[in-house]
Amino acid sequence: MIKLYSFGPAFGVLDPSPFVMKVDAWMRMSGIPFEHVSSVGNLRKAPKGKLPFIDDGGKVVADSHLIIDYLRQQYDSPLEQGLTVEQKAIAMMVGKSLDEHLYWCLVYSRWIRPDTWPRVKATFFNVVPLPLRAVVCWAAQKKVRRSLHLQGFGRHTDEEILVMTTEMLQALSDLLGEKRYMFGEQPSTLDSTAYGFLCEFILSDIDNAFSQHARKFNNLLQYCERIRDEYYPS
Ligand SMILES: N[C@@H](CCC(=O)N[C@@H](CS)C(=O)NCC(=O)O)C(=O)O
Repeated sequence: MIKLYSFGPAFGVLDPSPFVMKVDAWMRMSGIPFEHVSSVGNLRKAPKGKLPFIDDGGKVVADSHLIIDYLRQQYDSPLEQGLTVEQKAIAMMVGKSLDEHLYWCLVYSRWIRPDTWPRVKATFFNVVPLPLRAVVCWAAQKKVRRSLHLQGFGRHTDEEILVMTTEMLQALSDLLGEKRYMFGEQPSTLDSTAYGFLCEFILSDIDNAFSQHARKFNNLLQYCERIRDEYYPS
């Protein structure tokens, strides 16, 4: 059976990583059996130093995009069937803007915001022995701050990042409209990506200005709850 290497449940969702959730949702929506191998320690085994990666009978694939490309070639997934060329193009562009833009909004909202960082710190680092904990937390936050700075988001104000996040959510809400899934009655790859990200804002038990704004989009809230109820029954 396919093994999905993940972090493990945190913040009230199955995994704190939207990339893990994206792959998880893709396999569930495709009806492909798999199991989680969950541990923060997986990062040390990860071929690219990031999660997720999968092991499919000895074939190891890292990076959510490449994993889905691989699975699409190996397994018969209904998620791509019936989409027009235009829909596939939209899915690619929207999916990548979640991976490359909304992701950094999420990282900022969790790792930098003073109202949420204590929660993140406790979740990931309470296992570190006390004398070392403060230094490990400081170093981890510094690394994230540096990544945000190099990426560019770290140069924006809190208010600017909140506005950018809300604009992304508004665009997703407009794209979804009254439909069940992004392209109609059936889920597609874009829904696995959208759910992967939206659940981290909407279904997570983190309560900050970012998640509060996200939950105000009624159709996105119902979308997340619908997917959770259908694909995550337990
Ligand atoms: N492009 C990668 C991004 C994966 C990624 O950024 N994973 C984060 C968690 S959300 C991670 O493992 N970070 C650990 C680190 O950078 O040390 C994908 O799509 O899988």
